[in-house]
Amino acid sequence: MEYYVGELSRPYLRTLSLMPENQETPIHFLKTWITPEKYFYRRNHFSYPMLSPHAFFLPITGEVKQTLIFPYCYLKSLSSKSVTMVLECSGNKRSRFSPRVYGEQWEDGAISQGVWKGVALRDLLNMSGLNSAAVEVVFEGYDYGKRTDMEGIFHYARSLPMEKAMHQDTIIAYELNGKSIPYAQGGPFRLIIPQWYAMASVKWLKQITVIDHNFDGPFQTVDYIYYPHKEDDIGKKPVTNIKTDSIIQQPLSYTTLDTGVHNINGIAWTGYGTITDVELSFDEGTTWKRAKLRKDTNQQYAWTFWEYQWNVEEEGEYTIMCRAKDSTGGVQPLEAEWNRKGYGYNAVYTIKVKVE
Ligand SMILES: Nc1nc2c(c(=O)[nH]1)N[C@H]1C(S)=C(S)[C@@H](COP(=O)(O)O)O[C@H]1N2
Ligand SMILES: [Mo]
Repeated sequence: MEYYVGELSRPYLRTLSLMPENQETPIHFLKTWITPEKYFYRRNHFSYPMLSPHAFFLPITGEVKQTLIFPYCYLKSLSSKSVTMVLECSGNKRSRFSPRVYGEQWEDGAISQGVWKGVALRDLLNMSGLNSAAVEVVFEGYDYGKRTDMEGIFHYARSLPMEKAMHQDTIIAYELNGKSIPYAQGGPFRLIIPQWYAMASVKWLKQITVIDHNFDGPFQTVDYIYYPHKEDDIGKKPVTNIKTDSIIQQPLSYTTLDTGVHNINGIAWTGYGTITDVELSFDEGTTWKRAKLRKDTNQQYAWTFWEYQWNVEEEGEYTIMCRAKDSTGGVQPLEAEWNRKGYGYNAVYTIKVKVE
């Protein structure tokens, strides 16, 4: 049965498909630190799952000393933590790859920022106790369905290596922006993985299983892999950390402006350290000028707003480029690394404007 949540039209989101629901955020118009839930992008592989009261009980099983089932209220009584972070689909900006690639043709809006509150996964794993054979932790969602490329019915499921599972900021979230996680955003329980692309943040958690081998579900071994070549799988590697990236929010590309001073602004974000610089070029990348950054230094996983006052006296057509740099030495490249499934597009952001 196809199942859909709420009103059918969300005019403030850009619709890619409704069954399953894939819609993007109007990111160019969001100037708030936190994305209100109604503006959150939505990316679903299957139709929404039908949830029963079981969804309020989260089991941890497999290679553990003791299988435990965590009821919602008990989980909420444990010591909690909150992370403000960028949630970005690894397919964000896919439509910009050249040559074009198949898949949801996301523009810039498969990205949102929320405050997620929950319990550190490692606290729960420590309560269960890990067996020495433990290698990975598998997270299964309630949603399931068919794939176009193989036979069978699959749940959405992904794993984490032990090190990432035990990271202090890997959480089992039960709140988004100060309220219970809305159903559409993956409540009652959602795995939240800062710094990684959002495929890792499994919605509608059904079960957590510690295993003694590498998980080989299709959302791990077929999808969310960078395949550098069109015809073969040589050089493939898994999609993990969010690449350093930025967009110009305003002005929009192909806007006409008058002469004078214009505020050029946008956001920058990264899954590698923090954003240290955003630079703009008005001469096709020959020289770069620094933008002014505005960030919350207490929130290392959040995006950074930036702005630049552009004084333009001469009429004509202009190309404006922006690029972000991170604290690990990373910088947006002039050209994105092409890959067959179109993940991790982060080329220098380019717009054109006409001054008249
Ligand atoms: N259970 C489940 N979790 C999931 C997915 C899904 O289809 N099912 N999609 C993943 C992908 S690819 C992304 S980009 C994000 C989207 O989260 P959102 O719908 O809250 O924006 O959820 C991730 N977690
Ligand atoms: Mo995604």
